[in-house]
Amino acid sequence: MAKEREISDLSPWEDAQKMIAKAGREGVNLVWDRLKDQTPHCTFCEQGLTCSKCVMGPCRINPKGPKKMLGVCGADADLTVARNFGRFVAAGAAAHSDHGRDLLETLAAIGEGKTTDYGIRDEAKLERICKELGIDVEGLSVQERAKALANLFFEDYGCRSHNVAFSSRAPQKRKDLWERFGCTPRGIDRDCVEMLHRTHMGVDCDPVSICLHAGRVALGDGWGGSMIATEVSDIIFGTPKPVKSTVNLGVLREDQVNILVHGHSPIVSEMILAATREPAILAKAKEAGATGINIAGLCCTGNELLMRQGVPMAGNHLMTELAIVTGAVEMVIVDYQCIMPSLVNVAGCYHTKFVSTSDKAKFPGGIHMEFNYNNAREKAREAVLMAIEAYSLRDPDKVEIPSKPMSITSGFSNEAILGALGGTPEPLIQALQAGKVRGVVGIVGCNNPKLKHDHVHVNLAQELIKRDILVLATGCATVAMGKAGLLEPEASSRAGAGLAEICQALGIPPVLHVGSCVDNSRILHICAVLANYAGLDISDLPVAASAPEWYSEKAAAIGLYAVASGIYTHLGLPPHILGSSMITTLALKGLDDVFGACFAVEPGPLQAAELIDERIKAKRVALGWPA
Ligand code: MSK
Repeated sequence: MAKEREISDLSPWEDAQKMIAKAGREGVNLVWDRLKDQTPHCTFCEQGLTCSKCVMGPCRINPKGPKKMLGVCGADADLTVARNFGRFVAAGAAAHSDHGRDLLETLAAIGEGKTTDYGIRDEAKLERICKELGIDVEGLSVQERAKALANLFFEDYGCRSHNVAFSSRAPQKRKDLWERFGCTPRGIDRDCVEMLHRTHMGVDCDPVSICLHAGRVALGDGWGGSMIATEVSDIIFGTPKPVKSTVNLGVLREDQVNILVHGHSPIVSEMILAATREPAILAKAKEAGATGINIAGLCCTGNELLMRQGVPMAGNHLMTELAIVTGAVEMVIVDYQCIMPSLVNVAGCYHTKFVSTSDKAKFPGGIHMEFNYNNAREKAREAVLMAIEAYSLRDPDKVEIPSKPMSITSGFSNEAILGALGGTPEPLIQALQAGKVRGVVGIVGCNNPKLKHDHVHVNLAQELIKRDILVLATGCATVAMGKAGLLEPEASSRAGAGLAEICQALGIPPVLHVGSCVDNSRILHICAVLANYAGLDISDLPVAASAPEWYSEKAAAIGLYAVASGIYTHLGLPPHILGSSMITTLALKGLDDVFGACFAVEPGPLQAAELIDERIKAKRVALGWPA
């Protein structure tokens, strides 16, 4: 594939560059090769101007005319773009929320005594959330509380009796605004299904109305499906606390059985981790000649294990193929989301077993082992034993583990952050008022091979902390931050004087790892906590979000729920909406009049930092705080 000089244009990291070169030598096809083959992309698709939703078409709309200005049904460019974008957001919201449902089904199984493989690790959080949502816990056992909470959350999905329960956490002004614009999230499944209905030919023909409904769908994700996923994961697997770990491909061990967990849910990966700690299984690894079993994470399943268990992180989205190219990975075991189908082929170039575990995410050519709450412990043992067997098939000539791991600190749940502040948001509000911390920005999301790997993440974060802006990171952005050394308390020396002072006083890094991509709900929640405490709306706060290298439908849903919650949101790349000037203007400007926040698109990290800083300054001035 790429030559040395080109390789350094793809990724700044030593581990990535070495593995891209190795893949080239060994004839392994990578994401960048396929991007090259697919470039240039179809310009109609890029602009959101294609429609294949019925068989009168497919249609390609040319808004400039003179021909093809309308699809066969009569839809113009604005409607076509709106329909496509609405479905894009609904798919992302569905993915997060269905992940949440799996956690919920596990919680229900615990409550109904149908599983002994899973239990409740954070009983205090279970009680706290039950009380917050109005469940009378008096006299109820832990199991009964789990069942009652699961039943309440199941209602959030279908929703016949109440709005999405956690929307109660939003400030009253925000809830009133949602009500005024018809955006209150009513039911997670209901609003996703309604989006599919509205965008069927001949239903909602008003592009603005479709976009507002997209806002409601996204809010159902942020304050519904994702927040349920986060909170229920904490209840079952434990609420994260600060924990030390390491990151990059250097976390792989030449002398151990390496198992990579990939995807998003902690349900399978926690069981795999537990199996590797069983003495009988460890003994098997030793019999096979390994000194132990090394679990490392990829993407957000990795984030889940890192946040709660301190399990090292091998890499983010663009590192998933490269991790296998090390030749040192016995098994990649996946649940769902962000798993490139190409991984099966890459694994086939080495001795690596590729194992899928969910009935909704099957990969032809891989090994499928279906996990559920009844068999998870047993299946996990089976999978780990299979990885141990694969260790003997490893070809030492093909093994290359690049770079030394970087140390990181993870585990900053909202409980941990508030705990560090003494149990109240008051010190953070005071620091914000005084301008020691000028603002808070969530840098979230993926990698995209169209942009240099992790370049925007790292440079944007560095520029923001210099300007005394605290960064909260989730998803694949966290790996970039860790590799750049920004997730350690010592990185406060790279921050502005005010932020450095606060970080040093609390012993925290200037970039806090707050979780996986569903854990963006933690950022929504902490914004709501700050706003409620200060008697403000979220849109009044000096906060912003950024998804600098995003690629997925889920990221679009995240961006839209951030904006609809009042958080100005930067994107490094535009979604496929540029074919409609109406929808583009709405995204970049018009939404400000609706939600008090809008999108900005800017690929350059320094320019993005400037835009975000301008917005933060404006919010600070409006509050009468020093700019
Ligand atoms: S895994 S959605 S590439 S953050 Fe959550 Fe990473 Fe983005 Fe997937």
